[in-house]
Amino acid sequence: MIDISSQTEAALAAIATAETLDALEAQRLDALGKKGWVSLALKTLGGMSPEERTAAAPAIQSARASIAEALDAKKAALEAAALEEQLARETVDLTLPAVAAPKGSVHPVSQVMDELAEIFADLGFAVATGPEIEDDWHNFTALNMDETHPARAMHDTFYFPDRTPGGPASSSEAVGQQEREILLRTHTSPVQIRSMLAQGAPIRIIAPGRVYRSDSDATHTPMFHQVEGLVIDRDIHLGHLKWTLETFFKAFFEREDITLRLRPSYFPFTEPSVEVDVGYSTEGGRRVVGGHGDAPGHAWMELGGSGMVNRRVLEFAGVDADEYQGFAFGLGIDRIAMLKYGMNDLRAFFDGDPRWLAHYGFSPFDQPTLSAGVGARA
Ligand code: FA5
Repeated sequence: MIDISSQTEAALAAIATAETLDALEAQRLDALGKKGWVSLALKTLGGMSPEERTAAAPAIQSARASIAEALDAKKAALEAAALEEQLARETVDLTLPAVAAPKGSVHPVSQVMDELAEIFADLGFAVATGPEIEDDWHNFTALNMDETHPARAMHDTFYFPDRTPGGPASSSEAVGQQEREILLRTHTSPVQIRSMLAQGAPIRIIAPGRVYRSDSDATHTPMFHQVEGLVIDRDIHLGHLKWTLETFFKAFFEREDITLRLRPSYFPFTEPSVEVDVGYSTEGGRRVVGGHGDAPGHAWMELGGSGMVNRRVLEFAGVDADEYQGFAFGLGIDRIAMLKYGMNDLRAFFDGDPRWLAHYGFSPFDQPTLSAGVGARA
């Protein structure tokens, strides 16, 4: 027969001096656990006569209650002390100056987009945007590629599984349009249509943004960036296009010896159409823009497509094609970033490797400005 009162006293003393939650738990198991002495004492009640039980039970019950109460109180005290200690240890003084070097950097594509906007703003262009989730009317039909047009197949389009019924917002777009297939835009050219529908002519915009095609190798990625340019006014001709692109590339690459070659091409939305190539040479495995592509040691690289806006496109976009005409171009932003900053694999742009970003990224303080230069390195 155990001595309940001296056992209780010993247990209460041990609980009072427990210094950790683990030590306290050991005390709880020792007294109240399945095989603890209080539990065992409670079990003995079953084998007693009613008189014995009436005499013994109150002492055991009160031992259990006082030990449980002491355990709870001590547990709360230890937890509060642990929290205090943690708060003291983890104090952060927000008034201290920052000591760590900033870790983030501006992605070269974002930097180049800012450079583009800066240069074109100086030439009087506004920046326009459009949705990346587009419908086939804006992405193809209004750009003179009807449903059977072979150029659609060349775009390797990502379509969404559902056809979305319903008409467009503006009735001029709606003619004969029962339902529109939804897709990821394959180029920034639908922004031409959206901008003309929204603001009419004259117009002078660039539209940088993401585009998507099911395509992947060292110079093609399924998501890439283009910048669209559109100028619609009276008496605009191909000479304006060449001057605009040349002036842009001279400012962008920060050199005067930029030579462009406009190569006859075909786009359904421009007539005539020209592909824009730039002359470059290779120095130490790196492509360096400049010079005539046919000169010794030089070659041409395609940067984008362009041309005079097809009058069918002006008509789709609600612009009077007898009064207005203009030019449009679409350049691969990633391509011109690679050429300017010397990367050779486009896929690395979107790997998110911090070493690549630390090497090719820019400081957020490195805002491109025409006065300070649009190409300063981090
Ligand atoms: C177009 O996308 C036309 N919308 C361009 C245009 C606009 C023509 C306005 C006339 C008037 P294209 O498919 O050639 O054209 O693409 C234009 C540029 O985007 C290419 O020259 C290239 O620089 C870039 N590009 C195309 N596909 C990829 C890709 N998968 N990855 C990276 N860049 C690409």
